[in-house]
Amino acid sequence: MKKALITGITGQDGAYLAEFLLKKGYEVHGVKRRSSSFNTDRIDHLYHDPHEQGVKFHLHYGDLSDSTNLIRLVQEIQPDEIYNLGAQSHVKVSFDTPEYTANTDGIGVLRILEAIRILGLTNKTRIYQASTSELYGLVQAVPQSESTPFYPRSPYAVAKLYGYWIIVNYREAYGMYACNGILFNHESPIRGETFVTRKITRAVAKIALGLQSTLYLGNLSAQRDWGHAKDYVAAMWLMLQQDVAEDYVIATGITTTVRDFVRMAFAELGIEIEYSGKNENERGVIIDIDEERTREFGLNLEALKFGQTVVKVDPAYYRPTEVELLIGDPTKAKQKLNWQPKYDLQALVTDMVIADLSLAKKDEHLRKGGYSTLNYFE
Ligand code: NDP
Ligand code: GDR
Repeated sequence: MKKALITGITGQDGAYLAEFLLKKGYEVHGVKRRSSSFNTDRIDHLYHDPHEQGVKFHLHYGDLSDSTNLIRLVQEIQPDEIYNLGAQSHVKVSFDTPEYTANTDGIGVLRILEAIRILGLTNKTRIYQASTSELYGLVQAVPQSESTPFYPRSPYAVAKLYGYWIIVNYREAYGMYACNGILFNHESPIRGETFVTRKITRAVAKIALGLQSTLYLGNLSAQRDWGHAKDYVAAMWLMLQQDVAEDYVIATGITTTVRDFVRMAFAELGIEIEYSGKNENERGVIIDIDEERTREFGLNLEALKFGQTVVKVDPAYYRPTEVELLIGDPTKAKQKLNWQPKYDLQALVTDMVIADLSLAKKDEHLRKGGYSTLNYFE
């Protein structure tokens, strides 16, 4: 039975990857951070009482800023594969916490590589590094492939650039099986709530039920190549099953603006919106409501009106330096890994909106029952 160690197991990708590897028969170990409140929502369904026989899913306390902890975990577990998904992964937050982001997302990668080297596991343990399309940053060429030059545009991307090159360097210097997955944005119903797609689908569901009036966003013109996280974790595993370690771009090859993602999310519930105004004054306004569809979803028709402004721009969400356009070329992964995504953008939007509508309905019940539910507008 193969053993995998996943850092960042409590995050979106960690949760899907753990599920994926358990289905493949792996023993899965995950690193979770100590927190003053529970932070395991996404993986609670995988948890078993450790006193039971044959448990294949184990969690360990740890942190990418703590080398001794990482060395001890790698020594105890002796993993065949390490998936380094742990990171301060929010680009905008990295401008507020640049040093912490560098430590975790940059030096954290080095700590994992050194743990393997110090313990003499260079020929046993294979490493996957969660690299990112943010490395491309300021557009040099599109679509972006494995050979497109990097130009990072945030402390997050600069930290990840270090992570990328230290993986390449240890592969070349010590013959380690270490790969960079250069993954473009991937989303899902368990995407962190402050990334733009999830912020949108949560808000659309709440607006449709009359629980929220306006969705405030930053740069509506940013273009992203959005895929589904379930498809992307399969690619991570494939990268570690090859004869030779290499780096791969994982993307859909299609790019969409934030503006259009919002439009698609509302349309999913039968609400058509149109934009007017420019820059900070741009607005998204309801221009049509498909009553049959809204009834089918049990929406609050009284809360929805023609001409109602549901999207506004708040410059507080702008970034000091922005990545305007990402569009990936996944040809190498398709040819060499035989990677085939199952979801397109429409299927992704549907999956997210339906899941968030169901959560918003629970919220509605709680509010009707007199319980307050918190709304963070981040
Ligand atoms: P999430 O933000 O959902 O998850 C990040 C995980 O890292 C969480 O488990 C978090 O723990 C953990 N973590 C944060 N800081 C530390 C630390 N100091 N030590 C150990 N663990 C830590 O990210 P995703 O699942 O979306 O992304 C996974 C990885 O892939 C990240 O490295 C991200 O940068 C990268 N990536 C993501 C893409 C995407 O579109 N999703 C695209 C390309 C790359 P906690 O739950 O306690 O906060
Ligand atoms: P990104 O994802 O920065 O690409 O990083 P995010 O969803 O945060 O932003 C995408 C684009 O949307 C614009 N935007 C907003 N973003 C947020 N979060 N909130 C807003 O209100 C808003 N309005 C507009 C942003 O400016 C940006 O252009 C994600 C993370 O998962 C990284 O860890 C990963 O490496 C990259 O994807 C690939």
